[in-house]
Amino acid sequence: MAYELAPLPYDYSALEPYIDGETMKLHHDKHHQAYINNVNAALANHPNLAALSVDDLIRDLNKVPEDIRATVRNNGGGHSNHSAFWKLMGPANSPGIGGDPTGAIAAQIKSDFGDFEAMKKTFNETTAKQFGSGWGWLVFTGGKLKVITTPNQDSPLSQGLYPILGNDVWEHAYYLKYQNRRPDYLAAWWNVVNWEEVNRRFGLAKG
Ligand code: MN3
Repeated sequence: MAYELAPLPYDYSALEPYIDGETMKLHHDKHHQAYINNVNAALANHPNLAALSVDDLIRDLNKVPEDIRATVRNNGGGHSNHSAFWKLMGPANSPGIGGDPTGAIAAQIKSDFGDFEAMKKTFNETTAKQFGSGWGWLVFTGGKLKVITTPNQDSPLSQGLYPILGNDVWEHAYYLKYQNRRPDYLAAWWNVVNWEEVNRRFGLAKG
């Protein structure tokens, strides 16, 4: 069964002024769709792999035949990462969006980083330094939250890590509005983080 692009869970312009509508439309309709088209094409003759959820597909890339492994890693990763990313955001100033973390993740952040400001600083500084295209992530491993980055569309899932929160720092995610100012995009992005979804994912990561 081929993967399909789910509609955004809000309007293209819903994340303004932090992320502009034109960027969201291109990012979702063109970039995310292209990852889906490419992974579907690669799996056309592999119905056993195509039957997996995209997260399960990329959890163990060794089970993917070598001739399509790089395509699946890049485009299956792109589909998984963006599917999570859209849900991890929402319109600023709505309940549970932006502002301080809520629920279980708030306590875990306090425990592992001291406070939310310290976690944001670590996340933003680490992710700003990711060379070229990639992602910044918050993962839960060994009983603690940790900030990591991955290059390209590599998913933490392929390293046995479950991403709780992630931000896309490919230029396509921010260039129209922020140009070369990745740190400004990173700083603004916290206004649209969906803490309910972060908490949901944190619950899954804790298992
Ligand atoms: Mn992207």
